[in-house]
Amino acid sequence: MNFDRHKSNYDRDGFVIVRQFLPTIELNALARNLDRYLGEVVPSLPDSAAFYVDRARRETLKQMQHMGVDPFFRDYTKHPLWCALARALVGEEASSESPEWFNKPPGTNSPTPPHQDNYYFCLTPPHVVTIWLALDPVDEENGCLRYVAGSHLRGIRPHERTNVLGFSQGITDFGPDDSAREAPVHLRPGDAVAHHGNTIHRAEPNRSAARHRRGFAMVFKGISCRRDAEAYARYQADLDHQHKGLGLQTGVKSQGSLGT
Ligand SMILES: O=C(O)CCC(=O)C(=O)O
Repeated sequence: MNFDRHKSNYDRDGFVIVRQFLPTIELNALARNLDRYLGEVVPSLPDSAAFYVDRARRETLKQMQHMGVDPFFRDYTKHPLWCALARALVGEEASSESPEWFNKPPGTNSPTPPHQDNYYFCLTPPHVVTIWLALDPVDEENGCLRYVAGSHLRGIRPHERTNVLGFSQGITDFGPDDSAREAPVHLRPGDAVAHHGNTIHRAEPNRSAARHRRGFAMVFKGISCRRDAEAYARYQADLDHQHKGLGLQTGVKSQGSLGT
C-alpha cells in the first residue's frame, strides 16, 4: 500500500481525502470493537475519557479519547494502512498514541469550533497529521468537517477558551477570508480525510433528524516533532480550568490529544 500519490494535494491544501481507505471487512471489525468498547468499557471510564452533550442522556455521547486503555485500540495504533498513510503524508516515520472517536448525535447542538490541532499539541516542526475515518455517511446536513484550504501554510492563529467540551480552544479571528476558502468534506463509511496539524477546520452542528455523524481518528506525530513545553503547559492549564468549570473529574491525564 503506497499512499505517495496523496502527498502533493496534502502539501498544497493541508488536507486530503482518501476514498475507500478501509476495506469493508476491516470497517466491520472496527465497528464491532467500538460497540464492545461502548458497552463494556465506557461505563467504567472517568468523565475526561467520554464526553456527552448532555451527561444525563447516554445517547448523546459525542467524543471519546484515551481509547488505548483497551488492548484492541492500543494495538490499532500500529495498523499498517494507517501507519503507511501517515508516513507518506508526514514524510517521515510517525506514530500514534491512542485513537479517538467523534460523534454529532442527532437532535443536539454540538458544533466543532474553528481550531488548529497543533495549537493543542504545541509540536515543532509541525509534522503531525490527523486521519479521520468516517463511520457514517457524512455531509453538510449532519455536520461534516470543513477545512480552510492552504491554512496550514500560514502559521498558528490566536485561540482562546471556548465553552465547547472536547474543544477547549477556538480561533478568535476566524472570518470571511477563511469561509471563502473553506471546503466541506463529504465522506462515505470507510473513506478517510487526513489533515495537517496546522490546518484550520471546524464543523457545524448536526441538523439531521436522525442521522449520527461518527468518525474514528488517530493523530500521528513524526519522529522529528518536539513539544514546546511552555506553550503546552499554558494549554494544559486552560484545559484543566475548563474541565473544573464544567464539574468534570479528570482521571486520565491528557496527552495533548486531539480536540480536548
Ligand atoms: O469530528 C469533529 O467534529 C472534529 C474532529 C477534529 O477536530 C479533528 O479530528 O481534529
